[in-house]
Amino acid sequence: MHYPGHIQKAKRQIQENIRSVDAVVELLDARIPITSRSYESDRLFHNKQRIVVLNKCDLADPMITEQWREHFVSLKLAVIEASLMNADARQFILKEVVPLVKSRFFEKRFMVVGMPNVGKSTFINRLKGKKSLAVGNRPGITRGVQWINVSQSVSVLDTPGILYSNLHSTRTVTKLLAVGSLPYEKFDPMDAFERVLTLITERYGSDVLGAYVGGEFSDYEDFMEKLCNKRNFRAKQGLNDNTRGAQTFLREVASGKAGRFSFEDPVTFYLADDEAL
Ligand SMILES: Nc1nc2c(ncn2[C@@H]2O[C@H](COP(=O)(O)OP(=O)(O)OP(=O)(O)O)[C@@H](O)[C@H]2O)c(=O)[nH]1
Ligand SMILES: [Mg+2]
Repeated sequence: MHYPGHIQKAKRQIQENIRSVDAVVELLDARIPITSRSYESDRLFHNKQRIVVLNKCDLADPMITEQWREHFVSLKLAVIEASLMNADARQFILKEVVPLVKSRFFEKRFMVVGMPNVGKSTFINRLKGKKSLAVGNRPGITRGVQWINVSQSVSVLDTPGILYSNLHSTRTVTKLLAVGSLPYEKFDPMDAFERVLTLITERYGSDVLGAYVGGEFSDYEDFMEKLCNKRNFRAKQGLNDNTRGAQTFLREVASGKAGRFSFEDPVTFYLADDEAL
């Protein structure tokens, strides 16, 4: 992994605070619900009430999100679909999530956990109704835990993103790159770009990205050439700036600007042998 020190510290901080909360709200990315749980959820949060929220549903493929919902329901798990960018996100959290937190006291205290960049701080800002915490479209924005008093009866702990400190499966890493949970600058740009492009075209075919690069493309090199031409990404001596092209593509896939995709579905997920986390 690429920032193991931060992840270890985050896990330690979560463990130190777990006794002070009534429940754990686990945010998963709707585009990769199982892969976004690439951390020791059972070990870290056992004995705690857990509420699962599928976030960024606005960026996911609605048909696949429906399949995931049915999958979680069949496992007898309460699952809530969320799009925190919606104007009514605050009311949504107050109505759908907060009532699920069971507390023996007047005050409900819960922590929000999840992989880097999944929307933990955004969730708390929405709930609070103003921007109290720093958020950003890259992983590792939150560095330490922080209590936010939402109201007299609700307190929430923001936590830094967590992942396994050792991610062995290439496919897992590719999916985490596709949703912006790993710092893409730390990877070889062309390799990461090619893997994420393949992930999309394998599932959706190459036509879905035609409009994005301004025409049909034959392979990843052709795709990059078209992208650089369309955006006018030039390096020295008029050559294409492939690094800029690759990083732009990775950023725009993660933020949904290249299209609305889901990168895993419950039907094929459990069939693929390299998925084992
Ligand atoms: N489209 C979309 N974007 C979202 C949603 N929720 C959060 N975001 C965006 O995702 C990015 C990451 O949000 P943060 O709240 O900083 O994520 P975090 O989990 O706190 O990230 P770290 O602190 O880095 O672990 C920001 O650019 C948010 O605006 C959502 O439901 N839909
Ligand atoms: Mg954060």
